[in-house]
Amino acid sequence: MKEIKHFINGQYVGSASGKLFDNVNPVNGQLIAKVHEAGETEVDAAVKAARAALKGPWGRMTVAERTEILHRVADGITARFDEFLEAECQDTGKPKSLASHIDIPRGAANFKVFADLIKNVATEAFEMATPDGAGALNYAVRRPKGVIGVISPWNLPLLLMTWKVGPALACGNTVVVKPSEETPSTTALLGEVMNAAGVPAGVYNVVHGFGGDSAGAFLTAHPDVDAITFTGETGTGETIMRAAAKGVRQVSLELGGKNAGIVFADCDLDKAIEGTLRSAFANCGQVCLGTERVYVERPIFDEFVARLKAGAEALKIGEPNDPEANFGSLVSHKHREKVLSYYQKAKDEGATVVTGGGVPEMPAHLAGGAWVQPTIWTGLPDDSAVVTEEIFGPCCHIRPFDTEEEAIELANSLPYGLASAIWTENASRAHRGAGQIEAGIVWVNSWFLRDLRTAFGGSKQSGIGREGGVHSLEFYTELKNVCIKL
Ligand code: NAD
Ligand code: 6OD
Repeated sequence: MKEIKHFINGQYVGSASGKLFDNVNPVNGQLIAKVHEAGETEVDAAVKAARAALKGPWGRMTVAERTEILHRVADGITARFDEFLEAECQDTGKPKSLASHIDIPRGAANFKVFADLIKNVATEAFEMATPDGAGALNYAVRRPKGVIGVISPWNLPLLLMTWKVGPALACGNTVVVKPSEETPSTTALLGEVMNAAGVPAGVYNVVHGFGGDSAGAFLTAHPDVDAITFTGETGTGETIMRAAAKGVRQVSLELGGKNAGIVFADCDLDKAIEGTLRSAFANCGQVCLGTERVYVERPIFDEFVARLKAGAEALKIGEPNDPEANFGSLVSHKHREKVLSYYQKAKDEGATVVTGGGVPEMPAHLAGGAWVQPTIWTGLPDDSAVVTEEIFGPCCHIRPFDTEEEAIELANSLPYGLASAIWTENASRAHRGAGQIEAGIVWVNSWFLRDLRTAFGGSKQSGIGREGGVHSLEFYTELKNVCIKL
């Protein structure tokens, strides 16, 4: 049986405790690998390796040398594209047709984009007057923050992990990554790519395990971790923030959402249907930016519901290798239980089930997979659990509205503030809505479209801080002020 080990100081190592946990393929229930679970010993070894590497060749490299290596990392991912694709799809159950367009290419791009950015970023410099007339030169330099703890989720494992590791390394830091226990494979594989690309030992370290009372908690509590960057649930973010308070460590938190789509009667309905289908059902609804609440202006409500239903029913459910499949399984049976509990709650709360609401019939060899049907409801009250809580599954509730003000108020009614999508052909309305919606990102007539140089993050309980472009550099560097009296 394959074993997945930690990657510490450039080498794959097992746990001293000998504790292993199962990595299971959600599509067929087969055991993919046994994964070593890190205890405090392994986490400490990884942090020590990361600390030492800051003082080694990595710390002495020029930006040009460092960024060349990161380009080689990106090229290394691309060269081993099929292995990354296989590993990601086995762990998650997502269709290869999706991961080959999004997850793996973005894994490579995250290194190139931030390597190129760091080469071109300027800092301020001022010539100052001084009373003696000689003057002074006051400027700022960016220095790496140090050892960064990276804790990542399971929904887009390689994409979201490299989204943090790419800029952290570009800025000259070293990292200790704790991937989700559900999806350890691509983070582990990246160690081989790092070695082949010439990344010095100790710069990229990986420890596997769970969250509380396991590798995640040990990493966030470790006093020699300088900053923590996290993507995951809001509740976990609160716990991590508390851990980071000890030692006054900085955090970047990308958290949960319950995102609203607003569809005005003046929209291009074809585009609104296509975009809402993607935002509700892509990656089996396991996208933090996905739309789980859809508000539709009353004159087009019935037509919108009927067309979204038709679109959902046309999705092709299948296993990752099925070239026709555009809808995979959920990440695990545990998550499936959670999603199905909301499907039940919707019925209990009196929803009209427009489509789905259960488990699809699958061929015998796939019958044990973590499948659920794409699901649409109408008719629930605004305060129902299904409408207010993040489900993170392939489902949405559609509710009619009558005025622009009402739609904005509904969109803003929850404590989350991650993303929103507005569908309208009226430019003034689009600008007004984008301004008034309380969310870190607002799409107009699109979804999941973003230049990586722009700011990404959530407002309200959906996060703290912004990453992306220079905003990532703000988090992963310390600006040092140097003033030289001439
Ligand atoms: P999660 O919070 O359960 O776990 C995320 C990671 O944190 C995992 O690696 C887990 O092991 C670790 N963890 C859990 N408890 C911990 C603890 N006490 N200390 C340290 N680490 C701990 O989230 P998940 O279920 O893996 O991912 C789904 C969630 O992530 C959803 O809420 C989704 O909205 C959110 N998410 C947000 C974004 C964003 O950019 N805002 C992106 C993707 C996912
Ligand atoms: O595209 C990204 O950079 C990003 N952070 C996406 C987040 C998706 C959430 O599931």
